[in-house]
Amino acid sequence: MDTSVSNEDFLATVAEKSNGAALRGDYAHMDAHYVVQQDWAAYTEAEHDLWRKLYQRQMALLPGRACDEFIEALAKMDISAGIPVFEKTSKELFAATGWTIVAVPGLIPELTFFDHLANRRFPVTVWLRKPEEFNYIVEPDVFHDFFGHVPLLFNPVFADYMQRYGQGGLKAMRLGGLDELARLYWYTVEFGLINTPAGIRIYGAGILSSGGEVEYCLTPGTKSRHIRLDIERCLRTLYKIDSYQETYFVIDSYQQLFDGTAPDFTPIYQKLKSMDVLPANTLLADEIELLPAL
Ligand code: HBI
Ligand code: FE
Repeated sequence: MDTSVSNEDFLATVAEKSNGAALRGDYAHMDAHYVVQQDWAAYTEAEHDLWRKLYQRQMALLPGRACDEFIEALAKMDISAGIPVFEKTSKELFAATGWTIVAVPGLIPELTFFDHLANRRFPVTVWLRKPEEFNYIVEPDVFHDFFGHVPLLFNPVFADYMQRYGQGGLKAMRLGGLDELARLYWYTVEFGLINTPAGIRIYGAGILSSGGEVEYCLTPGTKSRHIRLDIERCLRTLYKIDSYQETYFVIDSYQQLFDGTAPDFTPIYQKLKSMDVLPANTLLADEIELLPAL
């Protein structure tokens, strides 16, 4: 199967999926890997100010809720003053785990996205949301990508998991397992929780960069489920893109993610084809909820 996609095809597909709305970024000045220059000097003072406000809002929420690895890396990154210079953090990140940051115009095709991850490059969108999107944004912007995703890439085991995910993505494209594998990204990298001696903590970037979900996802008595991560179960589970998650999968360690993605998924994709997908708010008979209902 030819999994390559022309830029025109990609832009047309995205426009279709978003009911005709065009992609927000500038796709006119990129290279073959969708990489652009950050052009830091072009950000306005109002944008730096909006970044500071987003940063401060999250910082007030994260102690006791975000995992230690995230909070510690974030403190060292020193990105409270305004939209960060990608190059500076990229060098620090490379020294720590061999990852770099590449600037991209916004959403990029899956093949390109996976190829970056497989080569230990994390694509970060260059543009910042508008003030009226302070609480909610549909597409990933620089605040979500940089603040949410980059800190955990300083953790060696998580960093290795992300590379393996990229390699798995390239393989899933060949095997017809993309929908299944995307659920794993969603429920781990974007909305994952981790068990720690101090209690359940957040490591998923979609939660860590969100104004409301940081508190919501750790509140007992909501309609959302908290269950231990089982990879096959996760691959079957549908997710919500326009509301808080109805299931949070909890891991015990980043090693669990890395080890869980070591096996060849070919037979798993095969097996799942004959099984039903599970609605986002499913609780199976043998599953235990980790956060008690009120
Ligand atoms: N592009 N910039 C960007 N950021 C993403 O998170 C992203 C993407 N393209 C594809 C993609 N994610 C997904 O297909 C994920 O399922 C992995
Ligand atoms: Fe993300």
